Amino acid sequence: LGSQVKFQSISSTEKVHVMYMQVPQPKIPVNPEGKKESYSIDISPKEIFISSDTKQGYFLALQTLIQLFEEHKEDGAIPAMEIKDSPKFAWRGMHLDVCRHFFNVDEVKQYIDYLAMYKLNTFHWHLTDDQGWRIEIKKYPKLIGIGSKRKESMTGAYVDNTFDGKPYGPYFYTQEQIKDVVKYAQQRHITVVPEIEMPGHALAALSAYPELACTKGPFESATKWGVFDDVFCPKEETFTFLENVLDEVMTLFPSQYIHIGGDECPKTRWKECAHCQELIKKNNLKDEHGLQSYFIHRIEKYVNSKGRKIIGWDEILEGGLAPNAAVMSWTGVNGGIEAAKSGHFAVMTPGAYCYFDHYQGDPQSEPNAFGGFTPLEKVYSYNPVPAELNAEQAKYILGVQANLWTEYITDFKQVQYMIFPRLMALSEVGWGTSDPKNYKEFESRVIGKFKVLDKMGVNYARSIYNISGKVIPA
Ligand code: NAG
Repeated sequence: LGSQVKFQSISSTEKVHVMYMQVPQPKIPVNPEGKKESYSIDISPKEIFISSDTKQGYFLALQTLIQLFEEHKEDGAIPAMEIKDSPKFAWRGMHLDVCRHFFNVDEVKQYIDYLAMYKLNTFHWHLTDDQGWRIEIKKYPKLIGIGSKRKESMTGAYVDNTFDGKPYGPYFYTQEQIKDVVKYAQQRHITVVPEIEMPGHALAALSAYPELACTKGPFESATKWGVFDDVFCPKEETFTFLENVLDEVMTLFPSQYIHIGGDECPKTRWKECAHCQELIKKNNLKDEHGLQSYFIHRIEKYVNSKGRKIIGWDEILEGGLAPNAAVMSWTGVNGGIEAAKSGHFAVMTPGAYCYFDHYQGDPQSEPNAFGGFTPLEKVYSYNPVPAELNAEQAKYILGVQANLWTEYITDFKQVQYMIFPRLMALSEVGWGTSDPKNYKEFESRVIGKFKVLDKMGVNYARSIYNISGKVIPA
């Protein structure tokens, strides 16, 4: 999976014989990174020959070989074949929200292992949100001292307002732990992109440093899920704080992109805040959306001055995109289209195809999921290059990512359930493996992988096969 591997049969007498495989070449977009990740494997009765120009290519080749060995364990031999592999997209990512529910270092490492297995190359670590701040920042100790806890958690749906009454946290990663995870990922050729949310989704930070809000506070880390009116106020003090935070973040994470959030920032407080209104006037901004753009531009300028780039959710388009910013298109595909048309890179992660917090099977029998129905077939069917783009614009589609928001995901077993087997479909989309697509063929390969997941002790969604009336292999 995630590789352009095809073969016909294993000769019964000889066990192995050579076959040639025709690799469909991706047409658009041209992925300049693709070459870096290309590899070939030549399996003949005599030897297995791997070649690549890069260490990363060798690593990817090994992942493919491991899959082949696993798959043919019982056969005692793997079929001869020739593989030439090269990814269609440079960014093949998975996100994990560790704020709504926390996952420890060992679990995060396991998550990274899954990405490596299926040849994804980017781990988007959602480290701050209203319900918890999870990264140690030495200059601001209250972020983890206060911001990494909440009084209780919401248990029911948004509407029924039920809470568990149990304090949650302190849960956070020390800088040493972060370095350890980044190194672990590097060894697996995975880039970790940290996300520090601003200007919205900031309640946990404000609970620790209320002076960064428009009003006095006090504030508390959110116990509910959702969107909250208290956000960072665009005052100098806030920019100093965020720049200092980003300094430590950039020291810990060598990634080219730093994710600065940007989504769902209500403008309620900014509308009533004298300083915000003055700033709008002084800078000739149209309105509060212009102020959001001003906020992101300033942060982008700072991040750029350190030789890095920002990426943010769709809403960073509000009031005009910062000059070098990349967009993570989540509300649909329009953000990605707008970005690409104006010469900005975009990572496609539309909810309808890429939100793994959605249901993937029968809601009656599935554990907690919410927000929509995104079964394996839907993920598999996704084409990250919107039809509205011409070949030139399509080059700005950097890649594809799936997001795992964890409001209703309380333990790692459920994390596994939500990502498997959908992660496999994402991998195929990212590698452009099955263009043209053939879902039935893909599905049978997925079922073939279940025995590997079983052996690894991974919890995965069999229910999707139940509802389509399929027999689940033992
Ligand atoms: C969105 C929020 C996110 C939330 C998720 C649930 C984004 C960029 N923002 O409303 O905080 O957890 O949906 O599906 O997705």
